[in-house]
Amino acid sequence: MITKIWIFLSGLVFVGARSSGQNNVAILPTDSPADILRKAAHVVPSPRQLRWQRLELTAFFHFGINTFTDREWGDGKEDLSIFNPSQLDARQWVRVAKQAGIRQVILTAKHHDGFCLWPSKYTDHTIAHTPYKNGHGDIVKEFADACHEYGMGMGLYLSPWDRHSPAYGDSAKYNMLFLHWLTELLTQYGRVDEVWFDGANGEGPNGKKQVYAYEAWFHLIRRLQPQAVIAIMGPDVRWVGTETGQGRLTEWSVLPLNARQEESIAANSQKDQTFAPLGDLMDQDLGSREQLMKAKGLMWYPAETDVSIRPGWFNHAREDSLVRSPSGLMDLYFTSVGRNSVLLLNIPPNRKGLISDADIRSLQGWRRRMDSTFGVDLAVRALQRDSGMTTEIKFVGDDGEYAKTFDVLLLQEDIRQGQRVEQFVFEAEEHGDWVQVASGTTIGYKRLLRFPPVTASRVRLRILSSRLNPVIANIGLYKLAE
Ligand code: FUL
Repeated sequence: MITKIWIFLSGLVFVGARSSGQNNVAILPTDSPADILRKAAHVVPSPRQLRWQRLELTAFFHFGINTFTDREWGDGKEDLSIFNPSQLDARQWVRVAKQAGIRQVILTAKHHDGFCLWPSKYTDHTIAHTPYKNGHGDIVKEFADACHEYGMGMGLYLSPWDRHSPAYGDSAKYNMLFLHWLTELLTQYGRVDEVWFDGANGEGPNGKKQVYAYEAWFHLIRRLQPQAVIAIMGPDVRWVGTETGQGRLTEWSVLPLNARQEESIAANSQKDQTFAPLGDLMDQDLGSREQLMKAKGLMWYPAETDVSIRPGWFNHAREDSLVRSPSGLMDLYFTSVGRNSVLLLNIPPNRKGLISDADIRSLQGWRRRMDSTFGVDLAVRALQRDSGMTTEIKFVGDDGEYAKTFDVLLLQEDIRQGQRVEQFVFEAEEHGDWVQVASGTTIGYKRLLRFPPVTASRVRLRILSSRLNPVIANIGLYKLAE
């Protein structure tokens, strides 16, 4: 929207649920660089990607046999008689997450050790062979029921790598087994919103060589739970590339497709992506103009930042004192959600089957900081004048202009139109001069910048470079909690 006159800034976010266009597009040999850039500017999230992106905060619950052996990676030879959480309460997990502002949670239904938290008919290595509820337990069910009760998005992690299954390495056999597991998980527990396939595989040079039938798995998920995003080793959500909680400062959601991926899309009548990611997602530059020019196609492939609240992914009592502090969690928010990514924060339940007190305290402290920082948008009801590449904001009261103090800038593009901004500066007026406060490259769904407190009555956002006309959905100003 371009307004030449001053209007009230409403703190507008997004109206309507859908994006209009396609989440992938082919590049033709005849396309000029300008054509490619215009195509990139029009690639938009699919409805399931858009829903996921707007969640902003999601969580992982790593729980399983490792919780009882105090290990991070089990070898699949564990004695299942040690698995017996004495006070397991999945409702507590979901409540704790919900109170922290988290909107979707993912349970490790099966980690690399092959132990299934549900009584699968297709392996003996399950909860049915543990003392938990005398072999009648089903933690996937307890978890799913709690999510549905609390209106929480529900996701399942299923490790492709399996150190227990005798079928692992016999590709056809294991792929079929995996389809059976997926079918159980996607038909017995109600709505599933995210399926998370881990890329980790520690088989050494002499290890078992298992070729995963990703496309068959993805087709099954699309058929059984079409709304679910498929993450990491999947086509909807991309691993940000680290487990530190630090997203990229330049984070594009539109990425190049190589020839094989483009063929796979073209071959799919639904024009839906069903390929596993290829290429090095740890690279710093995934989506710059230079990368796009080499592409055979383009796709919307947004980043998810997975990180643990503790040093390990599983709960170890010895790490109770090493839980991230509220300010550490606040930092994570800025370096993940604030860098055009969704946060996937791991909060692993302990041996009792509960989220530990230390984690709860940190999450509560974090929530308080979030609320007192983002509860009041200082820019709401300020006057705004927009001339396409520059948006000016001034604070005006009954007695004329007045100053406000802030130290956080929030920017959002309307990603239903695409991601476009390549470079921006944010300036404040000081004694008649414009002084730079912050600057950045990409914005995307959300960009947050922190800076030393600034007091001003006029500020402006200048877009220095954009792939097409920028569509800024929201500009917010905040003061960090003390
Ligand atoms: C990794 C796994 O190896 C870790 O155990 C954990 O599940 C993490 C989220 O992904 O690849």
